[in-house]
Amino acid sequence: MTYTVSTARNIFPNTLAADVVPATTARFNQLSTEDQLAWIWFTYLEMGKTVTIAAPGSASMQLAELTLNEIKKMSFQQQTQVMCDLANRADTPICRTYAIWSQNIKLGFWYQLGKWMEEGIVAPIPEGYKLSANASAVLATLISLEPGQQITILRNSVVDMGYDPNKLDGATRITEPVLPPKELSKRTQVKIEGIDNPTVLSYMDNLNANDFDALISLFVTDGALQPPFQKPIVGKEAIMRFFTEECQNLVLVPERGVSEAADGGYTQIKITGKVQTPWFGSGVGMNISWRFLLDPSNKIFFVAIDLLASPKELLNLIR
Ligand code: 45D
Repeated sequence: MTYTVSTARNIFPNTLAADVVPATTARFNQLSTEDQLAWIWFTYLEMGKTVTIAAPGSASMQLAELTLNEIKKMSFQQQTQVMCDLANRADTPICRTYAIWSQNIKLGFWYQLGKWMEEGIVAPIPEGYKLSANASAVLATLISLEPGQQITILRNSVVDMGYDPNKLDGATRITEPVLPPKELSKRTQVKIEGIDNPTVLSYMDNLNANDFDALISLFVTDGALQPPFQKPIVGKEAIMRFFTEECQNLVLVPERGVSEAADGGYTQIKITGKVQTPWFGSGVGMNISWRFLLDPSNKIFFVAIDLLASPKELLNLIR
């Protein structure tokens, strides 16, 4: 049998992903706009007790600066309207601009608005705002989750806002500049218990070094990468765009893995470990698995990255 992307997705089917993340996001999406904004605000305050968001790089802030300054000059009522429009995915000039920003620019934009809300420069959530019973229940669920799951839900709520980017087909995306890869002398090498496959080790080391040219050369032309809770990104060009737009400065800390022969001379490898995002640094270690399917020439045909259901899953390396 030869693999297709859709059959490859089923390797290591015992892997338990954190389904509570999409489930909680779906519940969040059912809330009213006012409740959604207040919910994010309360979440942000709640999470702020245990983890700190790092200030975004100046490059991403510059890209959002015009819009931020426009909002800064508005009345509280207009500012509230902008935030509601974003949550409603309305068709307004600001919602259209927001739609073409990369994830990190969107996050940086809200990071700044959050600071300004704390400082009283941007309209706060009305004092004494009471969440609906549903919103309180969703907040209670969120508080019970691991930090890695919490920040993923928070990120989802941000990146889904604004005008629908699919309706702006052809519009140029605005993304942060790609920085040069880490100097060779400053690179580190991962060690993975049970794994010596050079492709997998290079994958980790090159991603940690932001060396996306070397990283993409590990994939076959029609290879695929499936980020957590998303459909696979297919083809080297699309994967490369994803790496340069969304994957700078991640820290991958793979711990252990298993490697097994698969059909047709392919190899399937599952690794578990942690990943840190530059937004939270070492303060949040997300429990992750990588499920690789390598072709007979040891190139990556498919890799799925899953956010795991619990730390217990870090030890689940069975087929
Ligand atoms: O609406 O091997 C206010 C891949 C209130 C690549 C607010 C990967 C009003 C391959 C509070 C102001 C990437 C797949 C809003 C590996 C309001 C690979 C503000 C995995 C919105 C390993 C809210 C990487 C704010 C992973 C400021 C799993 C919210 C990376 C900020 C995961 C939220 C990264 C932030 C994650 C969330 C980052 C900064 C989950 C960041 C999350």
